[in-house]
Amino acid sequence: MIHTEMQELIRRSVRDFALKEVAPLAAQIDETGEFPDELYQKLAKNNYFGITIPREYGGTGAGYVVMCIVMEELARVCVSTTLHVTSPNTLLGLPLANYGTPEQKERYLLPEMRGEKEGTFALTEPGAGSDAASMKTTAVRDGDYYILNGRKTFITAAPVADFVVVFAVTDRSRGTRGITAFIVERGTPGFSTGKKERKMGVCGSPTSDVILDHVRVHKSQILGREGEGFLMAMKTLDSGRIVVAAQCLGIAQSAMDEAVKYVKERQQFGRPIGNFQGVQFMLSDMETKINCARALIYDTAQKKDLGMNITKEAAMAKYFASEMCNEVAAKALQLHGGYGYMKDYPIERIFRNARVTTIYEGTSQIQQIVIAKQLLK
Ligand code: COS
Repeated sequence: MIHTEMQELIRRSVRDFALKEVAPLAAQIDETGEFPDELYQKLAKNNYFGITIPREYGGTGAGYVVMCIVMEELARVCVSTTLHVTSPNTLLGLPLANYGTPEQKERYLLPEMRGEKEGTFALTEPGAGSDAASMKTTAVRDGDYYILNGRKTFITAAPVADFVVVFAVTDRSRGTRGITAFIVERGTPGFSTGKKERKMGVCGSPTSDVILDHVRVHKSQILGREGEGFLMAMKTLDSGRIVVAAQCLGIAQSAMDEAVKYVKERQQFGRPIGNFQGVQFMLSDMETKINCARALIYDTAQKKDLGMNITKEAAMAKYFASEMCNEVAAKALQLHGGYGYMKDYPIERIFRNARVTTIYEGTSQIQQIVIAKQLLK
């Protein structure tokens, strides 16, 4: 897809922001695991949190092509930063925008986009990852209230979240149609978050469990309708997956940039290693695959902006781009030789950050299942 002049202008302005405001902090964010509040506020002030949210709900309504540009450019410099940007735009923002009442939008979506509150989406459980519908968390009706019990795991931003969209079983007999989404605020008795996980990568995005121990929430905290939660989660993941694919593209591009720089500088056998055909073949494969992913991602984003169903396309984009970015990051590290294994070069961090992308928002194997289900239905 050829971008319009406006989209290219947006790309330049995001790249400027990324290089000036984010890149100087990337190594420190990774090492300390602390995401600076000042940067979070700058992201909010520059409208990074409402790109996919329609204008009528307070977002910029810029759509998915722009969202992918933003993700690609930010991921080139700091993957942890992109995780703070995805939540308000996809996993959390979309359910609130698409299913929230006017009161819920006012109380949660607007403050989220303004950077005043941070929320998160809690679907996964210790025993329910790929098989999301097998969740054990329950919500039992008690008059005008529901009592929630259960544990969610690997929840992005949970340690700092002010509120959580929790998926729970309200009627086991109805299977996927018996799952309901609830908005639960921190501070509600029985709500707590677990210890911050120690992770291989994306260390500046905190992850923990969400624990619900007889948490009593009013029925007005249901998001959407009772029984609508599973479909809400699946539709949200369709959009989330294009955005993760764009994040993978940015990671791969940064690995490529580092590889090209290194092979031009590194001398062995009396010449830069980039002069050897064996190295050139690796670079050519990497560049070709990056651009295949780029075409698939922006084609899918454009389809989404045109209102088309992208269940299959988003799964293909996420599957291809996440596998590609792991391959490209591994090859870029290989081209760095022993230096690539040291923390002194950015490729070490890029390689670690790439690893999670074939796992979160649905593993590669789940994307294959989604693609096949669409083909065979
Ligand atoms: N859009 C619209 N409807 C969808 C849908 C989508 N993307 N995905 C599923 N549905 C519908 C199905 O059509 C089906 O409807 P019917 O009951 O009317 O036939 C219903 O939802 C149940 O779907 P399905 O039978 O496919 O459910 P499964 O339990 O087999 O699960 C997968 C399907 C594996 C795709 C789902 O569990 C999944 O996506 N798992 C991965 C979860 C994930 O990504 N977790 C990451 C953590 S969240 S960051």
